[in-house]
Amino acid sequence: MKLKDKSVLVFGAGVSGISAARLLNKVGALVVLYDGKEDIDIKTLEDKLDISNKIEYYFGKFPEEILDKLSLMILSPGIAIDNPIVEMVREKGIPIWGEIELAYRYSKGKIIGITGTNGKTTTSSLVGEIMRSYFSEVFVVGNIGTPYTDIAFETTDDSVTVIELSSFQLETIHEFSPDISVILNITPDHLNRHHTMENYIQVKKNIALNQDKDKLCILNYEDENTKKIASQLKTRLMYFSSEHKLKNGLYLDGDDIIYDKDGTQNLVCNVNELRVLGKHSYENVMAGVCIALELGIPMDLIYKTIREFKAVEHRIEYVDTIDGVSYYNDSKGTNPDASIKAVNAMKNPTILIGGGFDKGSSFDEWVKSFGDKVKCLVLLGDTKEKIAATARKYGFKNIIMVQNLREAVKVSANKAEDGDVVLLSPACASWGMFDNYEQRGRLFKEYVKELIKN
Ligand code: UMA
Repeated sequence: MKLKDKSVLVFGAGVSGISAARLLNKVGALVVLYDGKEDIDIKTLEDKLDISNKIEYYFGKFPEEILDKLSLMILSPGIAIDNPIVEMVREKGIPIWGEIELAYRYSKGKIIGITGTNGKTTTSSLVGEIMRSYFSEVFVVGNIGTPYTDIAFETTDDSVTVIELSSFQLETIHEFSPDISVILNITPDHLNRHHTMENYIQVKKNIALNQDKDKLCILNYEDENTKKIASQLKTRLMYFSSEHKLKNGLYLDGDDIIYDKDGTQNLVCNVNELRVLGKHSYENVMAGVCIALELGIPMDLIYKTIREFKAVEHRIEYVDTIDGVSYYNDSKGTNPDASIKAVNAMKNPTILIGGGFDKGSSFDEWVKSFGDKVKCLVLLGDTKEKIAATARKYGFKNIIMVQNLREAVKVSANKAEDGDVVLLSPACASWGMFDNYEQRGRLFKEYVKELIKN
């Protein structure tokens, strides 16, 4: 679709919307920017947009009279596709693209798309590092923070773009087709938005749906949901496994990561050489190595990069040890499955800080994973009553309710004994109490440091 002189509605004035508006402006589209928030400061917004062409703005109530002139809508990922305004646009027959689809139409070079319920930020960062060791033009964008539209015009035939893709972003792609896609795992998350697990799986599948035989999709052999998807894809498949020896794939054999190529086993590394912890981390590494091998990156370069790679901020991140108590920040544990991984990675009695925004998750599996390790649960946010009820159902009674994160850190420090761990791994999104999980993690670290001063 040629967008020059066409009116394009950008719904959402967050980072994706602003970046999409900039790209649209460059291609000569007439941008109409709308956000449901009424109190947006135009001066700050214009500074961020940094474009000279005229843009129409609307905030608060949606101006239905603009619908007739629109040729396209670019939808921000945080806005649900069954939002009433989106429904209205759809009824008018106006195409709806996400910011990823828009960027894709203007991009060049190799594209790697990475999704999964958990591990996608870590894997995207790792893959970015491996790519940088071999290629000179590498971009790492998407859900990780920098919108894809920000760099679309900088891509060239020689560049490699690694895109972290959330289910929200995958709902609004149409032609998007990465050269290599990865689905790390699919466990319940964002069910308030996608309503059913079936819908959530379908949306994740979108990442590989447009790939044909000359492309590649990498899947987790141990994940029932990713395996289910396999039969519905046209593209070539490659698997990684933490449990089974695979032919023409990567697998964990004891502490070794092995690459099998046509029946010949090649040692990639021993997991004790890595700086990341836990089976889920080894799965991320295996997925990253699959991508690197597909692109012909020499094994010695891959080996060097995976050995040097450290955990990303907010993902089982060690903060400090104060009075014999170790503090870990896993603010990125925004769903039960991610948090289970963090709990499993702890080696000592743990005081667990959890709770936050209600995404409709069930907390049964999370509570069941506590075993004898979690000695106390400190709860905050909208979900605190729901989690407490689930915990009591399984006979877990040592629960403390708090009002905010600072209080959670103080209460945990008082409860903890020498040798214990205090783990922030909320199993819930941060929305409502914090801007995002990064802010929640940074504040946690600040409050831990305050313990030293007091
Ligand atoms: N808005 C409305 N109406 C609504 C909802 C939102 O007008 O019904 C407006 C808000 O007032 C706000 C804007 O939309 O001004 C926000 O848009 P957005 O929520 O899509 O957020 P962005 O700032 O554009 O950031 C998005 C991703 N956010 C979400 O998916 C919620 C960021 O992922 C991503 O880094 C960024 O694009 C760049 O690609 C964050 C995230 O929380 C990290 N992702 C979820 C996750 O990881 O679990 C999916």
